[in-house]
Amino acid sequence: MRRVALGALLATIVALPAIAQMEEVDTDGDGMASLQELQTVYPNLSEDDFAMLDANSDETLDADEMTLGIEDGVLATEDTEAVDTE
Ligand SMILES: [Ca+2]
Ligand SMILES: [Ca+2]
Repeated sequence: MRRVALGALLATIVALPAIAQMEEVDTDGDGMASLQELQTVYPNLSEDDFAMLDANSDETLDADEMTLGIEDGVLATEDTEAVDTE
């Protein structure tokens, strides 16, 4: 099952940026990313997308929930979307 192994590898790679992203997103420093905080970094994030990622419905995303969002491409960083090489 090459696909599964690749997925696991991808999750490992993605998990670290998620923590870095959290530091960037979490402007009030409570360790969680609110919709408002996320929309500052991801302006295209809709409330529906946020609700979908908020697995435990506490209206914030923790690092795990953010990781899923990044894996799903819902939380696409601008760096990966518009590659601006300089
Ligand atoms: Ca926060
Ligand atoms: Ca949550």
